[in-house]
Amino acid sequence: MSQRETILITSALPYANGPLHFGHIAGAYLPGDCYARFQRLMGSEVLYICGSDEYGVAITLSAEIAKRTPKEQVDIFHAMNRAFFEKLQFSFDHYGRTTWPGHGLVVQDFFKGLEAQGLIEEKVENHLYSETEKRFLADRYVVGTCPRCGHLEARGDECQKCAASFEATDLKNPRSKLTGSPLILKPSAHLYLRFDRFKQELTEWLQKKQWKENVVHFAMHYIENLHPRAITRDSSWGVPVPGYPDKVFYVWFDAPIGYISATKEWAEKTGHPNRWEHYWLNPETKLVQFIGKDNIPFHAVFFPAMLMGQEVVYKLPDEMPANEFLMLEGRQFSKSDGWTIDLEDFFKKYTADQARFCLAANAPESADAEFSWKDFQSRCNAELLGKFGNFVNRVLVFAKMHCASQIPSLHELHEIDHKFLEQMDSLMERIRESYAGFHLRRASQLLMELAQCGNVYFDAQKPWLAIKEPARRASLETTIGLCIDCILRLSLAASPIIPEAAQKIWSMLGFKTILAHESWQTIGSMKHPAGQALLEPVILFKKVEDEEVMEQIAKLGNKEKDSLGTESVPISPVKPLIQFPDIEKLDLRIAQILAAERVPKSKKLLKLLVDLGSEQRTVVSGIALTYEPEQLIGKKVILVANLTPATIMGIESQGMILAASKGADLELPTIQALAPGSRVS
Ligand code: B3M
Ligand code: ZN
Repeated sequence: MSQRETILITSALPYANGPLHFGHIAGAYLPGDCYARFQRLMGSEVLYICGSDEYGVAITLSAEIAKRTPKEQVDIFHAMNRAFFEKLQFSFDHYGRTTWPGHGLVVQDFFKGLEAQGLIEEKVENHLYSETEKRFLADRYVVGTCPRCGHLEARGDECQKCAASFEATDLKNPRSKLTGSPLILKPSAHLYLRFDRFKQELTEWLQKKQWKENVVHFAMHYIENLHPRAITRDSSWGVPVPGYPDKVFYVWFDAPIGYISATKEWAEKTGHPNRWEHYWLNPETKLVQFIGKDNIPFHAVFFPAMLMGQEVVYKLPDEMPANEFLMLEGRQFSKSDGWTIDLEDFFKKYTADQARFCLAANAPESADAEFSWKDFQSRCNAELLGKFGNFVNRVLVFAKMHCASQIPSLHELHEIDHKFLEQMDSLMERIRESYAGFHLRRASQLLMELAQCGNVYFDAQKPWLAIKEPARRASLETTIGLCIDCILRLSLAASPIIPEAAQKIWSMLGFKTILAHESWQTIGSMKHPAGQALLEPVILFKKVEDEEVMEQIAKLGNKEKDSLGTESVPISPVKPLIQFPDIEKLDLRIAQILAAERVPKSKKLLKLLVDLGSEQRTVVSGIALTYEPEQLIGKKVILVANLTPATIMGIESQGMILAASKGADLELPTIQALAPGSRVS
């Protein structure tokens, strides 16, 4: 028997600057969780670590936009994201946060370690400065043209289009993200890490890796022109740099150390403070880092160099399954554009298992992939319910009715039974290999094949005919017995992806233990549990109806309503109080739009002809960004009828139409039944 493997698994630490969505989950998270669950079943000693990345400009910038302090911002989204992971049944052993005070100490120690090796240099260099804002700007505060692919909206530290990572000073036409002001170069002193010294060591180390080709290529490309990089920033939000009161460490310096500090926090929490060393300082440990493709340079080059630069010998990553991106109905997830899935709503209707299965089946392993509602519906209905759930249900209901709710014994096996057993074994082996090799998509497909294989066997054996012939009792019992063996394997094999349903099946089979604590080998080679009492079968999956899916699709593109969203427009404060006579001065009337046309040379303005019952008026209204003229004809709106006329773009406007608005969003309140001229009060 092979020795028990020690595996440290990490998923990239998400920034606590906004709500996570399924797009994030599909790449660096769900594959990590399924792998951790699988390895636990394999009997490995697993530690699965994640946490919130809470420093850096991704935080300060989003906090500034949302008018919160960085601390308020990270407190909100750390809690929210943690809750989201719990909802999705994540099995982290620890979910930390980089604002944990112990993290700062680990980072500073790490820095001192590099300094002691002569790897840190102070240099005065030009940095980007905004004269308008009177401050140095770096990273995401800067936008400009990507030096690699020419993308016009590249961020100051990375390009989201081509995943290049660079210094803000490498951008062409740099400008301030917040104000758009042009940036100039101004000298400032910073600390630099001599990444250039690691060129050879990194190359030799990477050449031995059998990772996905894009990961290795991308990393190798970086190593070719490694140069010293600034690891400090002018900011007050971050881990303080010892000896430099106004500076903090660059977030990509502190964040990966967050994996180590989170392990230390876990060790302290569990009462064995030195236990972290068993993972990070143990050459026998396997370190598996799940990341999104945009994080490759930091994990495959910079972090390993930081680890190599320590006197103590740290564990370097052994595996780096980097995934591509998941789109939503053909477009990138975007909360501000409403191109997202409201998760609160989602979990009211659907289960974590349904989400996990659909995301696993579409895992963006080798190319960008997509979540679509139609696909979700067909995965849930045709696969989870139609193949998997149906097989489990029909067998267990049959056993309840015709085998006295007990697992029947196996009798003489015929060729078809042997074939079924062989198919099961071979599929189980392929599923095991898929999980072990990070092929989550394939694992989820094979799982359905296994269920289907059971369905085919059940149909071929026709046990519903055998019940009528006492002579075929033994054969019937064998059929149901083998089907139950198949269900047993299904629950085991499904457990990493759909843990809740898997546990339910396990319990229905009459086992009293927690499936996730069982072992793949033991269950795989288990003696047929004849005579075991079965529990009442329960329905595992709900059908997803057409209307539900249409409703969800219709919601896409509706701008967000959530006041917590970082990109949302703040609600403006209520104005000072007025008295009733102030209201009485307003004459509001219902007006019906008779004609509408665009005002030439204006994007926003429409010229409307309205009927006020007693008269017709011309009104100029700034609603053209939201409404097409044709949409408006016949609509009854509310008009301020006693407003002094004003000339707008050469047209006399005789009144004003009321509209509700928030930021750029606008909506006309309309009246259904009442006639034009009616009063509004
Ligand atoms: N927070 C980037 C991201 O969320 C970053 C990962 C850190 S891993 C140490 O994409
Ligand atoms: Zn680019």
